[in-house]
Amino acid sequence: IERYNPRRTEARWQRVWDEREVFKAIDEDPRPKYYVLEMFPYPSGKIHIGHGRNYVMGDVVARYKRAKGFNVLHPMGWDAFGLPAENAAIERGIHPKGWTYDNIAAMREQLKLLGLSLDWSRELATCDPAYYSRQQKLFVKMFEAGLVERRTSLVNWDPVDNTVLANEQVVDGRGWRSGAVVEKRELAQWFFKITDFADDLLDAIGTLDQWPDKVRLMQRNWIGRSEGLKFSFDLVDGEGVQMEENLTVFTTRHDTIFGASFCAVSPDHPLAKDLGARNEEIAQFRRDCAALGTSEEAIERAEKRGVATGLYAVHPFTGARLPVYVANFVLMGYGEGAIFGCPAHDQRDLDFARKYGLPVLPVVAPKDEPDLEVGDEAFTDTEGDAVRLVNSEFLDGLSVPDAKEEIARRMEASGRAERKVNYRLRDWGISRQRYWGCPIPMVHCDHCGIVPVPEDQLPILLPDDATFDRPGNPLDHHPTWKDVSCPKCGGAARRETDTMDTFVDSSWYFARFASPAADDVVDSALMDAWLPVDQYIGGVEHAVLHLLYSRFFTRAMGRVGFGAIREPFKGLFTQGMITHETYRDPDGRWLFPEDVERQADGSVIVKATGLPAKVGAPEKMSKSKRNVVSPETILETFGVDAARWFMLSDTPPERDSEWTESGVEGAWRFTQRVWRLVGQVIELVPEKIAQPAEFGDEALALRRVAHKTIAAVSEDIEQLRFNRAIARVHEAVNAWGDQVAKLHGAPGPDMAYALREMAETVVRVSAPMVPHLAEEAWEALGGEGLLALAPWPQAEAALLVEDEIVLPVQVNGKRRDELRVAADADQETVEKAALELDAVKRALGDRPVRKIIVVPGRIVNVVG
Ligand code: ANZ
Ligand code: ZN
Repeated sequence: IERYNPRRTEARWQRVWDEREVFKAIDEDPRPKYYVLEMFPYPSGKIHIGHGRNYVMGDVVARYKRAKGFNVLHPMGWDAFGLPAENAAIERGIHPKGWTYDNIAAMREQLKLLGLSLDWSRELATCDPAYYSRQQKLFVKMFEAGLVERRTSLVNWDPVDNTVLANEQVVDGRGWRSGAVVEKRELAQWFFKITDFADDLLDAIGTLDQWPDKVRLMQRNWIGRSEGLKFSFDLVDGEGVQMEENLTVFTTRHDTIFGASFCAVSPDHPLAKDLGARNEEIAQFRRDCAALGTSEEAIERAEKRGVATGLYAVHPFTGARLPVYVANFVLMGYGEGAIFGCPAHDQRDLDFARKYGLPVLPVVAPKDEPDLEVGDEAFTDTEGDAVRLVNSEFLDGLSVPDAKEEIARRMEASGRAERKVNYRLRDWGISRQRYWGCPIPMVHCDHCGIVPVPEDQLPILLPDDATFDRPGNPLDHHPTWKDVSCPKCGGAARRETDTMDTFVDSSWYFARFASPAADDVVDSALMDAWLPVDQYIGGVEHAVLHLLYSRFFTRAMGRVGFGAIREPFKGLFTQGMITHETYRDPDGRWLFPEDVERQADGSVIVKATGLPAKVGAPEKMSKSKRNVVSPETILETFGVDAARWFMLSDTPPERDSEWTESGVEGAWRFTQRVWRLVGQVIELVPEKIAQPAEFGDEALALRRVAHKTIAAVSEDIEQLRFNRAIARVHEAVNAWGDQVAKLHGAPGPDMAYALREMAETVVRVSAPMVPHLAEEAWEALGGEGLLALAPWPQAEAALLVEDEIVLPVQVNGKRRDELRVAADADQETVEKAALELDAVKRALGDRPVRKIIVVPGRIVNVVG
């Protein structure tokens, strides 16, 4: 048999699969459905091998499930709107559309090289009018159902570029492009009312039992439900004169009210604005805070600072006067935008109190330490019976929950307070002042207000003739695009120029795949037939936003009449990244792996100059550090099967794995070995033979390995433990190779049968991982039809049982030896054999045996 030539073989089978439409998902098919999906890619340019791992994992599942008899849906598309395309337009004068479609074309070719079993007939790109027109229709329906709202909110404003910035575009308080100090501005924005579903999204996390725990926890925290109390303080000025306004705060720790030593409002609170108009210090402080931007993380990280307002809040129980500050760590978007601070029991409050010399009075203390002192660390325990209220008048001695209840009751009774549930989850602001996104299908009319574009006037297409030569929104600059007549009154009106956040595009694409040609948003029957996605695979960086938005959209679609499913993703898997060493030349410039060469002594030199390269630890592959490997280079040398095999081996799929040349080479050697062994078997046993009645020991042993491999690989793939499946195949191949090497002359009929069976088994169970090699070998072995369409092999139960087992043997509970017995040995045989062990005899000494306990298949304990 010839040496295996992956280049020829891979191209050939890809063509055959394609021509025979092997991977087409069939609507309305009697087989059970299985929907496997990898998070669709952003067409950023070329892909590198690091992008490939999740597609290959999904592909293994898809091929396996197909063989198991499922009608598999495994589609691919492009998350194609977004800022990089617009930046390319600004920087290089390329139109975003051309840039995007060129990238899609290049990446499609690359993905095809990976031999993925995709149904390309369902391909979609979110920047296609065919897709975003449906999104606009869905948006209008959601608007009509009250799930979309326009309201003002604070945004990061770049005063030089005159544009809104995303939080990530604010770097150290400045716009990333202009370098101007960022301001916060109130702007009218479009919102999806995801908070309407907060409770449902939270409760249903409990049903997502095929999601990683950490992702479920992250979603739970993101929604962040907290039960608390909203209440108001009376305010007095410096002279003690009662003011007209009150100060309303939200707290989840009303039990600590006797430890309150100040109040604080957000810089964006109406009171702060009001005072800022009269007081320059407050005005300046508000400007400083604005430069922090609207990112909660940035606010969290910043040093806690504030300015006194000169006003005081009157403690509702003691009448004490608590100074009121404007403080940078109080967010306007949460609760009431105002707090009371209890430094002893909240770290932020404590940092603030230490800075401004405010009292720190503990009011909750461990039962056995009532005189607790608080240093630099707030005491935040609240649990159960271990802590009690102190220094708190009528609350003294109560537990935290009881104290909360008592305060809530008293304050409610006096009409000052109401119980309130707050969510950390905010409504989803989707307005982007950008060109390359889905236009929001709304019209502003001076007469009629906001008017949705009627369905028969959709889609609202992006104008091709936009210009990118100045800051701001190209749709806004366009000379005519926004001039329309009002759909309601026919008068002159303005088109909305905001486009949608690209997270909207990815919030329902998985539903569109179920009916990619539907005229409507989706075909509900097909959506319900294909969804939920049985196995979704992607990066953990999407653990919160994308997955939460998709869960919201699925519900919202149901509410406006599309589909009846609730959860879009039944199983979720978050894969690890592919990493690679980094290289730099002596001047510190990043180098591609192909620009360097490893010497025999392990050192690495720059090819062009021969100078030593600086080698950095493996990191996630990224273009910026050039530690990327292009699929083409690998496929030329080793073939895609070797790359696929290597990507899946050694490391558990949820962990990062390092790409090394020697690793792929090892995988390549494996493919060659399998091919050689197949060839040897064909030479030894040229024809398929009937199963003989009797098997000798060696042939039987080989058959056992084959059938155990089938069972083990099936289970491993079901559980997405690809590295273990591969380890199993390696074991089988080793047993197979050993047997072939041991043969003298022609094998007898039993061994001949066992060898062919082994060859077919290895080929079939490794097919999901190395589909081209498997298809080629299947053909060589005279297999029937395409392997890609063949059913999964079945393990024979009789060959799976162990014939011998090993039982640990204890004497008086202490392990002394182990026993090798037939798996079906009866109790008496086991007992006798145990007592004959030297170690057991020695341990017993001259004590008589009082009892022998045999736990079948597990352990033997001799009591003496
Ligand atoms: C007094 C107090 C005492 C608090 C104490 C905590 C500990 P969660 O659980 O996340 O809902 N808070 C309320 N509104 C805020 C805002 N707009 N910006 C920043 N912080 C705010 O957090 C609720 C707690 O966060 C509230 O309970 C409040 O501080 C603070 F020992 O009130 B607490
Ligand atoms: Zn009108």
